[in-house]
Amino acid sequence: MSVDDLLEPSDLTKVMGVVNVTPDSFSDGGTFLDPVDAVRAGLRMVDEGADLIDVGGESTRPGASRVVASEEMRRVLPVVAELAAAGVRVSVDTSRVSVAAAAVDAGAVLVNDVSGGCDPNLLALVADRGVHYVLMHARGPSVDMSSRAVYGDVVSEVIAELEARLETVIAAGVSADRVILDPGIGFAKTAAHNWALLNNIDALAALGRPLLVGTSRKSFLGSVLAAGSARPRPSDERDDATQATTVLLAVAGVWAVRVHAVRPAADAVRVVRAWRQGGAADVATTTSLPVVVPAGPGRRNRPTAAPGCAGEQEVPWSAR
Ligand code: PMM
Repeated sequence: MSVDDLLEPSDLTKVMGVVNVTPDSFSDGGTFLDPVDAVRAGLRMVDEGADLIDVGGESTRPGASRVVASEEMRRVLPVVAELAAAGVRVSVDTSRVSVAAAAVDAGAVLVNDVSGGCDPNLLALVADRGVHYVLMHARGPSVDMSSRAVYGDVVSEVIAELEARLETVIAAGVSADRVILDPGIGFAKTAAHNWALLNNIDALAALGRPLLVGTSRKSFLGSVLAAGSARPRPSDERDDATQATTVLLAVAGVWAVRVHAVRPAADAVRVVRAWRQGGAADVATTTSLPVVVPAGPGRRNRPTAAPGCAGEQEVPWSAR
């Protein structure tokens, strides 16, 4: 499967299938610990309509501690290699340069960095290897991110912080046209913050880069579905609610949704496209994603740590 068309303007929102090779992810932890199961799941997701598969080896649920780099590599590399060899477009969900480098060597075409571009070495790798890069909004490691879910106006602050990080990423030499932005639903955000960001997704799109959004099975959906009961709906009963967000995000024209249940998402984005086209099968493809190259020096500077990134390079992170 070619990567060249990954960010080509399209009227069809892409579907990124999630394969977490972890024992403790909130959504699918323990399901794909065996690489054989993980590869099988990835291939099934592609059959169901996934455009790319995001392989992760470290849980990022709130409060999660970090695993060591060698363990993260042991988990993800065989899965990345086998899926890539089968022609699947693979994304690696990591904030570690060593894991990203090995995954790119194994065939990954996208680095999904949930740290928010904090490690200059990771940015240098992405620049050197010319792979695609997801810059997700975050405010530090998962272990204590809840304490940083404090905003005056979450929408304008997330936009400003993402914009600053985008400048850093471009200054590090990453080609602007390879960068995808992600509001980081659930990362240093309360349920109210998540809803505010989703309700203002157009404002994020105005940053001029394709958007990836990951709402799948997240706890803010469980809270909405609690329906007066004290207990949020468990994660394995949140796929229908995830579907609702997929439809709304596709209507809003986001580049991709990151989901665990691929088939319903792939169906939904096709329905949204058909609805838009009014049944005209031969309607020309329209551009729903303005691909604007942000102004920037494009130089390869080693950026200094951005606000919220203090100490978030590979060594201090992996020391946890
Ligand atoms: N969410 C999770 C992990 N990685 N990456 C991006 N770009 N966006 C997200 O929202 C995101 C992510 C946590 O969910 P999981 O544990 O189900 O993978």
